[in-house]
Amino acid sequence: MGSILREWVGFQQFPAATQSKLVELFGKLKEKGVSALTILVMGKGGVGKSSTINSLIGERVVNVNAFSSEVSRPVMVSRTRAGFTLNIVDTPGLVEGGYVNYQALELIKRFLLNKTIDVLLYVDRMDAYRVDDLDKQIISAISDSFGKEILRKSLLVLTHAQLCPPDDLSYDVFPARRSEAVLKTIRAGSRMRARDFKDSAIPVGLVENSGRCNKNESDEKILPNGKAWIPSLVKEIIGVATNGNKSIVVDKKLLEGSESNDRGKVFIPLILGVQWLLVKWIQRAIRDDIAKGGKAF
Ligand SMILES: Nc1nc2c(ncn2[C@@H]2O[C@H](COP(=O)(O)OP(=O)(O)OP(=O)(O)O)[C@@H](O)[C@H]2O)c(=O)[nH]1
Ligand SMILES: [Mg+2]
Repeated sequence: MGSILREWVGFQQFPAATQSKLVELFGKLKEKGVSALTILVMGKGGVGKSSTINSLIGERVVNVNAFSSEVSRPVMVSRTRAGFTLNIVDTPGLVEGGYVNYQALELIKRFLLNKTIDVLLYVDRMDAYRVDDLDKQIISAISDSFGKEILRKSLLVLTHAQLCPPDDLSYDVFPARRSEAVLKTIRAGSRMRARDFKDSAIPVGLVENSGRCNKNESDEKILPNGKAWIPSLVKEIIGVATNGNKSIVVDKKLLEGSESNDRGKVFIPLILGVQWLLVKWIQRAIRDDIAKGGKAF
């Protein structure tokens, strides 16, 4: 289904320091009996979904375009290394002409049939300064489509993280404020209670896909705070994958949205029962009325 299992050659392209950190992280996963991860990447158009996938795989596996959408349907990229398989699903942007693209979401769901999502990367830009109702609607659409539980398997990814914050904010403060704003919208969109949302705490990963990203002495891409972001992001991904919440199984039931229909179906016998009683009651009332009427004449 659009996925070819290949040896993860891009892994060798990472600097040695990154490679050894990743080997350690994947080793810990294997110790927990996890030998494969499936990551779904979603977000608005042009936020850097495909670029982030290319950065994570270390190869140009999906197309990136500055000015127009490249991915019109979901694509799964699979790479295997030392008995570990990484599957990443790239998807088209979820906004079309200023509205949530429900059709794209449906397409993604169909593509994922019989697959299990271990982690959702919800991608947005760090260098945006506002959130709006559309952001909220996107989250509502995702949680209606895959179930609220998907938020417990989510990681917020903010791209363009090598930015100069506005004059009045330091680099330490800016990502926290931007994350807070996006997370608030995610909570509102998911219609989760504040406490439930807090319990499922969505972590945040910062990303800089640009080839001009600064590097440390070990040649690793770093953010202005000095952190090598690829190993940090992988660590966050693994954290979500192993956070104790169930992965999302995309089965026929989820595809048909039968969960919500089923909930309604429970009331059908009750409604029929009440209707039957009502008819009986009316019939009796009419009979009584006729009987009474009969006596009057
Ligand atoms: N400077 C910078 N540019 C980025 C970053 N991430 C992506 N870009 C650029 O932003 C543009 C869009 O990136 P894509 O990766 O194609 O975005 P996308 O979310 O996959 O877009 P669609 O597939 O159209 O929804 C490209 O020109 C990328 O080079 C980033 O972290 N920093
Ligand atoms: Mg793309």
